[in-house]
Amino acid sequence: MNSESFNNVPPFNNDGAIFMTSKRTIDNCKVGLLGVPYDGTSCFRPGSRFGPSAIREISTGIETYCPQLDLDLENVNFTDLGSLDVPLGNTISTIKCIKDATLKLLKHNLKPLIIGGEHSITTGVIEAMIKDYPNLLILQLDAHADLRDEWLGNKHSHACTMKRCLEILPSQKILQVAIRSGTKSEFKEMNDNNRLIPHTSGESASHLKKALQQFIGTPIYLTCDLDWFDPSVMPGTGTPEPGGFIWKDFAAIIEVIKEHKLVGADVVELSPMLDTSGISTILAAKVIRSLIMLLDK
Ligand SMILES: [Mn+2]
Repeated sequence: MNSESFNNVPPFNNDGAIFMTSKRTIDNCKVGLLGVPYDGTSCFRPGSRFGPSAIREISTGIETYCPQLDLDLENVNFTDLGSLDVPLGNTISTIKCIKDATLKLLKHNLKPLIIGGEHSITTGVIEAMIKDYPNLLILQLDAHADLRDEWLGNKHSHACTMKRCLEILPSQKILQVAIRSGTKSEFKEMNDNNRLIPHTSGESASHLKKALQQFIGTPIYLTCDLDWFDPSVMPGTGTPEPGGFIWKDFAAIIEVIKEHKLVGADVVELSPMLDTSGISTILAAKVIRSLIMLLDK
């Protein structure tokens, strides 16, 4: 889908699979899925451009019912708008394209759920989100801090995403959950600004719960870099980092977020060609199932 055709929502992407149980109309839908198949700055192992289609294809492999939230996707009105055509060689044009598409989703009263692609795409989404939600709070699940000012000469590299988001976010409010990899100065920045929220695998997300207490009713955007999960359960990602989390830990995060006002989310960095068993793609689809339900409020 190019950004021109997106002016007239629908059309929908009828060429390939859509996420299971998605409606093929935007009528009565509160949530809009949009794929962004971009991996132009991936510095180690590329391939996340194939994430959106892989997730859609595999989505029928999980149940529509979520026992944790006691909700069934079949009863949720959400729409899968297909994927954007992005200029892979040009990061700045890509981010602009994502911003314009997100603005259109918001104009149609659809809460955006963006499927990456690499993490750099988040900047474009946030540029659009702050128009409707100037006091937006970003919650980041990620192995890496992504606070570099530039990486390999590119200020819009996926290693710089949170730095760019901070620059465009009037509230400056980003909570970075259990980041476990970064430079000494990135960790200093997170700690000095009370942004690093600890989380222990196997426990409830009590630190996050406490940190979010003052933000009841504040619009929250969740950016979920799938490398937050442990490489044992998420091998299919470009920059895997040992020492990560499992599904139960994500479920603990969901327990906290469900009490808050989630207005948008993205799920990024799945690289299906590195996912030889398919388990990473299944995990990504299950994360998206939970987020569709949380956004449909
Ligand atoms: Mn990241």
